[in-house]
Amino acid sequence: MGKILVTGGAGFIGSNFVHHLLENTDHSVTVLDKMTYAANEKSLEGLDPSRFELVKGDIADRNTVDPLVDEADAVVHYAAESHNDNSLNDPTPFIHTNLIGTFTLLEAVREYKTRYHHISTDEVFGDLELDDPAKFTEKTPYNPSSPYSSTKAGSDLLVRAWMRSFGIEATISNCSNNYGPFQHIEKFIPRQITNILSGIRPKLYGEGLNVRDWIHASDHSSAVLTILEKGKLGETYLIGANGEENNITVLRTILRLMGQPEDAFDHVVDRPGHDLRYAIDGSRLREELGWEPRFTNFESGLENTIEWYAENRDWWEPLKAEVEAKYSKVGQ
Ligand code: NAD
Ligand code: TDX
Repeated sequence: MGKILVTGGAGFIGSNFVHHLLENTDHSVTVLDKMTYAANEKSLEGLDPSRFELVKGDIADRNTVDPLVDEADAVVHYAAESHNDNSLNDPTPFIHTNLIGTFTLLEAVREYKTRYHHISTDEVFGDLELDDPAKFTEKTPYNPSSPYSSTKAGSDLLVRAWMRSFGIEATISNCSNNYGPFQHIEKFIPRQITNILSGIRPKLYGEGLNVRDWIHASDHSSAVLTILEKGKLGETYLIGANGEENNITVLRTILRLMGQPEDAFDHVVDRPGHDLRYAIDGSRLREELGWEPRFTNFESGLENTIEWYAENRDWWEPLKAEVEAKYSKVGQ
């Protein structure tokens, strides 16, 4: 039994991992979260207070970070500015949190000799052509496109340098696009679901031919726990569940599942520098650590996600007007 510090645990994927840890292990959890616009305390409701604590603070603040890292047996670092479109409007908080914040945590785990797992994304590899049979592997060179993905790439490289130069005990994982309940409604899938629930037409960037490799957030959590328990120190693991789908197909599926005509959406201005395709070869994690995804039926995962947003309006409705106003300013 140990104490795990989860940064960004009030966000979408971090909160899923906190629930997963408390349900599947005896560990106790401290969440360190700045409670930015992307956090929601309601995502952490109902947890056993004898095993769970939420600390509000900035990962870039050494005075906050040090005592928490000192008392932890492991740190799992999810906290980030996570949305590409926001990084195009203002990269400043991305530099602060993704780079300075990660640096601050690395200095603390170096000092207190704490096990560290770093959460990252497949976007660090850039994009693939639509007709290229290749997928990203642990050996793919870094080639990020956006301010978001470049700061995530920079944070991964800091971790690699701290492993090699200072011998910190760390692992890294790069996961593909997550979906599921509790995802902020600025992101593609929940934005379209909540648009339909609000009587707004869904918005597709450009032609919608860009491909994303979808994985359910609960499968991401089980993969991270597997790496934390069995991963080889110093190594990187890619996490994916063979969920490639283009955006227009995903949108038409959502419309059909919600009883709407499949053409009831608007094409809007494309994202500048929009990555074409992401695809993960996750065979190393499966073969070496024996991990398998459980939520592999994308359509039924989407159905459950739609049901969750329909039943939990109080979680997202207060955010909707502001999110849409921000998008409409840039024609999206
Ligand atoms: P999210 O935006 O939903 O949550 C991020 C959380 O981090 C929020 O609770 C926020 O308050 C917190 N945070 C932000 N800045 C902070 C700071 N300075 N100090 C402390 N807390 C801070 O993000 P998400 O989608 O849950 O992503 C979590 C992690 O997973 C990120 O590192 C992201 O890069 C990575 N990732 C996400 C995806 C995806 O599809 N969403 C895929 C692969 C990897
Ligand atoms: O309204 C929209 N319409 C649209 O067509 C939005 C919000 C998005 N899109 C497109 C852009 C992308 O091709 O949908 C796709 C998915 O967009 P996002 O949800 O913004 O995700 P993406 O940019 O692919 O990044 C996500 O996956 C990797 C996460 O936000 C990152 O944190 C993660 O690292």
